[in-house]
Amino acid sequence: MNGFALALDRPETADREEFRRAALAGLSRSPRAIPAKFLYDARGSALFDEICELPEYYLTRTETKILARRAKEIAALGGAGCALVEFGAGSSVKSRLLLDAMDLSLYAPIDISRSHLDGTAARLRRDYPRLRIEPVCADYMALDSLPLIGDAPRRLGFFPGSSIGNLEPAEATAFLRRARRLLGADGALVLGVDLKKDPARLHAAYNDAAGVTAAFTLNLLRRMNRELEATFDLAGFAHDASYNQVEGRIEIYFRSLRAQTVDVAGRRFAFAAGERIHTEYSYKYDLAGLEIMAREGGLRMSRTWTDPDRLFAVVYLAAA
Ligand code: AVI
Repeated sequence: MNGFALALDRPETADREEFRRAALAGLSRSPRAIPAKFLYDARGSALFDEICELPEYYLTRTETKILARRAKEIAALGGAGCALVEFGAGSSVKSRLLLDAMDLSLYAPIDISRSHLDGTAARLRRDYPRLRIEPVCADYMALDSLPLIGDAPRRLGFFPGSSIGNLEPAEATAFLRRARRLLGADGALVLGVDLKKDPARLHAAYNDAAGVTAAFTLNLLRRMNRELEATFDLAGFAHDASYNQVEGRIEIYFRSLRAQTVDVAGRRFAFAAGERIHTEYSYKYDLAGLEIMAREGGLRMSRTWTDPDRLFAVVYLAAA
């Protein structure tokens, strides 16, 4: 699970209605687009977990190695007794590296999915019986305070996985501002970011040979067929991911392979041959760009850790 965690605790009808509205609005607009968060139904989340294991998708294992190597340093920067706040915690796999290294007063995973959060909290309580765990069920993009966290001497935020790359630059800055506010003047944020690199390497990471990323994108069509009584022919569309060097982002679409019409929730849509419907951006940063973004978010980059090939960065952002 990631930053776009599903609202699994909400009634299914509410989720479906939100999906219906977003899909109809997105298919009616020009250019067409469907928000990335709808990629993550149960099958989409399982496919994303598979993506993280792919040989071409270097992000997860590179970040994990950086965190494993730097956990003690991060612990020293955070200081004894600090509270660790994870944005979009999901299953908290990477945070265990920090939980093992740090002397924490509290761990607060924030996730929009109640069921994910409860499962994660139960497993962590079993494995870390002496650690206070205060799950916060909320959308971290719209959270104004952290009421349960109390009076730890310092709050350390954690936003791994390059989930910030799925936000457009203005949203990413807004996220950093919000995080700064939630973490307080003494707070800091540990952020994982995918770096700009050889476009061929980026292209491969989003066009894997086994076709898992393609299945992940096209799962959105399956989901519309299942939940919105849509009539997408999966063989009539293809996954389309490429690196836009000017914008510094991977752009992902599903592309119509022929002229065709499709019904979605009682409405009919015509797709031209070659037409693309946008699903995701995945922005890549360089350290200079990150520094600017941090500053705009009211933070300053006080430490940077990368891997030997400079594929991925983990940065420590303190309040400016
Ligand atoms: C969740 N997020 C950081 C992934 C990424 O790399 O942007 C989502 C993804 N989409 C296709 N592959 C991975």
